[in-house]
Amino acid sequence: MTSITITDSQIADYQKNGALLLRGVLTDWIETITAGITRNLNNPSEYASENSVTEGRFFDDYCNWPNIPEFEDVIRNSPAAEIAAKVMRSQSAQIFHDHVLVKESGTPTPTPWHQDSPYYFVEGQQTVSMWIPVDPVKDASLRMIAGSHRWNKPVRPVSWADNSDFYEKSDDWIEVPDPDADPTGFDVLEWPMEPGDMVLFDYRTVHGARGNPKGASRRVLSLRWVGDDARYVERSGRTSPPYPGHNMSAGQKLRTDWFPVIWDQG
Ligand SMILES: O=C(O)CCC(=O)C(=O)O
Repeated sequence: MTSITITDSQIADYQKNGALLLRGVLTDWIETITAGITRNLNNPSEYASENSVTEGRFFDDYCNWPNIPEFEDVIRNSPAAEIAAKVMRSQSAQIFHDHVLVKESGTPTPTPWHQDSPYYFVEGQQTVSMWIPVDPVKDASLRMIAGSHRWNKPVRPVSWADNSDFYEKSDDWIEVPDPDADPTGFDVLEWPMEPGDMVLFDYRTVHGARGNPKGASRRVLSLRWVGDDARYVERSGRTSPPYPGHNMSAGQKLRTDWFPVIWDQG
């Protein structure tokens, strides 16, 4: 495996903004990732959902890498784990899960603004998601609010289906922001991307995406990683993903038989 150069200035940008674009780092892996996405679309898991409210198709599914050899190959053998560890400033990178998000051509459904962290059972300063499109993207690229990973309070987690509270007891949240209604109030980062590029973002970074206009499909693999300081946390309801029977307790590191450490410099 060839080592990837991530500059100090890129790492500093990631730490400051909670978001970073890296160009061309997975070009050699796009065929493999595309084959994995196709396999996932043809074999959806019990967690697969169809999120399109009108026309088109917005498919997502997660936690399938143990059954998708192409995803396991990327997780174990591509530069992804090393990149994750470097931007998190962590000795290690542990895989949390994979997530496939496909918006077919002509799918106006936006992805609502949200943070991933409140839905997860893991927290830490060292977390990163990699958003990896296998198609060129422009309009439906990921949008992230710079610096939102440092906000004092988390954003209210809601059900994407009907905007209802995701957890029964939801009192310690701020409301979901609307940067489009207040363009000067937020610094939104978004980039046109080519296959091989990736966007990295902290689990606490507020992000969303527009619908995908008619043209081409927007197929994405997202890989979620945690670093040295990440620990299991209890939530007041079912998390997403749920991982039933995980048997972990508050304060523990994620169990390595389910969430292997792929990169370790310790
Ligand atoms: O691809 C999208 O539309 C949204 C992606 C997202 O929310 C995520 O990767 O956490």
